[in-house]
Amino acid sequence: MKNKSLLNGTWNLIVDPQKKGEKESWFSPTFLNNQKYSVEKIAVPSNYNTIPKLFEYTGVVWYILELSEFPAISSKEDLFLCFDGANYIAKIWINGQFIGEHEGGFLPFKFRLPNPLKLKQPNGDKNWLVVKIDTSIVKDGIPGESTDWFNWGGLHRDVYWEIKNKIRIDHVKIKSSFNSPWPHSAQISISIKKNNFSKNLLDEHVLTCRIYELRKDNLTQIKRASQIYIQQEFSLDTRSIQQFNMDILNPKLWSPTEPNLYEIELQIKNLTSPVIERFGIRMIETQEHLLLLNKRPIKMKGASLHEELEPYGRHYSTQLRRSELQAMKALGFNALRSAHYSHDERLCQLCDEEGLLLLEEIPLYWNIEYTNRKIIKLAAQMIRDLISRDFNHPSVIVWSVGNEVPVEDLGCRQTIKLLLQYARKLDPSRLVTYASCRMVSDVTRKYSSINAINFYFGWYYMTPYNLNFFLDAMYYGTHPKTPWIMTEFGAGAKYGEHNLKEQFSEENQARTIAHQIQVMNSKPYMAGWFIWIYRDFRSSQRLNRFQQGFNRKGIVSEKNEKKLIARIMPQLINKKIERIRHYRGLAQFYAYIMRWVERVAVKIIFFLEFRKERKMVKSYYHTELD
Ligand code: GCB
Repeated sequence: MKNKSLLNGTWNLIVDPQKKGEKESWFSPTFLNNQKYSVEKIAVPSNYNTIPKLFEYTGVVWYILELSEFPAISSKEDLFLCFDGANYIAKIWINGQFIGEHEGGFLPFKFRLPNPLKLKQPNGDKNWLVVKIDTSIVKDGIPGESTDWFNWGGLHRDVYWEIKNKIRIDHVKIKSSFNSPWPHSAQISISIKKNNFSKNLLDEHVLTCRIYELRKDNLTQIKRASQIYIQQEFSLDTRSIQQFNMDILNPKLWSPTEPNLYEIELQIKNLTSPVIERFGIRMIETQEHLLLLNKRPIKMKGASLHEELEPYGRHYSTQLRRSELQAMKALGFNALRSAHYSHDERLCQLCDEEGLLLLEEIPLYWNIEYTNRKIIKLAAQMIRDLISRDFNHPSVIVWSVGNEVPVEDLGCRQTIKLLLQYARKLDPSRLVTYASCRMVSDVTRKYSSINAINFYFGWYYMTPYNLNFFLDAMYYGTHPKTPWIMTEFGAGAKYGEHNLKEQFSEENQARTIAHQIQVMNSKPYMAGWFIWIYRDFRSSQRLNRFQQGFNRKGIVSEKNEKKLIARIMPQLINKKIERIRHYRGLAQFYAYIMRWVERVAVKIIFFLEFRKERKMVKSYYHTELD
């Protein structure tokens, strides 16, 4: 068996609407061998809702795989059963023995199987891997009970065995910084997390680091250059985390226009299989109201995207993913927000390759119970796992810890503050934020390194022409000297609807979005904007005659047909409004008044909620999260 061996393929699926499988031990070989149950065939990875009769189903299903091969490992190795993502709660059994459980639909998890031989069936009996997935929407989950997206369920990412040497590098984090003279010398700091070194350290444990340049062979193939770019040796000690630095002269920096990549190979002498990681050399920082990439101001211009493509659901091929990113680049976009949860890691790899700046987030969304300690820990775990998975992707520049969260609520403010601080501690090399929809009264923003706002002028309220004034009011009235990004703005349109009187016409959408883009391009403090959204996506809340089960704010339809705004985007993307009015005094005055109005409203809410919350909240935030 290879180090990594995929368990993807055709599995059996049993639907369990009455949730009786666990009581009746559907995970046991006795049940599985008897074959009297009714099964569907399902591809792993995929979402079970892609089976037409299960389209509307949200609940418990059982994934069953008869293992053709049971991994054999030596005493020097560890065996892991790995899942790249399962929505929402997964419980795993092998041959009737419980292996573990994981909550959260969008991040990887794995289990070490301490004694695999003990799990194996004797006498050539069948070996069964069983995964129970519960996709029921739960009040104390993340996301909570209400979402504006379709709850695609199941094993929607890769499943595989991994065999690793007991003495190994478990995790590698690569950071780049610059020596002077800029940009002729970069310093790569490589931090490795080791397993089992303390007990087994031998003299010959030397780490060889080789860095290679990566080159695009043709449009899609990325290959390592044959020459080693730089090589260095380091001796390993017993510490579980060790850091080494390597200098690279005249580095080729990563940027959306030149997405240069490198690969590092870490080989421990006398141990097989090197660890290989890709990385890019780039620096992201803010300076007053500017966002700087490699010391030059940059504006993020792009859209959000839900991980969903008809008819596949959330799992679709790398080639299709690449095509959609290339289509975005062809519109002129340089940025993408992977809404509202972490997409498959291949998205980050492709953004690295194609050159798109990525804002990634966790699904801390509407209707969350901020006084529930379990939820807060789960959110922290999600941001930790996301940062750990995507740390080495140069495309990722912002971690977002929430979307449209109710910051009037004390528990919510505390949670967001905690998550921002935690994310910043885990990764000081990137920006941290959350998407707020409060204009002037959000006091939690000061913990973000870049301010993010969702505004729907011209769709949910007022007109697109009000944006100019309100942006200035927000900026000058709250956090001037910090860059802002618009994480959402947009309007709905049904592809093919051209009746100008209709709110859902392509023309109305184009007008609404086009004006706001030009306003934001004209504001020096706006460091970026993300149209909501790139492609129409399923949402059962959206049921009018134009929507028919889809949120229609996409600039392309669910079939990737370009609406008017997408067709004009290449000409529009960098346009500004000549002689735009900049409001300062008036805007500040308005913000001052609004802040008090909002504050009074917030005070009243607090007064009603405070006593109830205070007692609970006090005890919750003493927990250490690492
Ligand atoms: C929002 C949400 C997003 C919705 C969008 C809409 O503010 O963040 O998840 O889909 O509005 O279309 O209303």
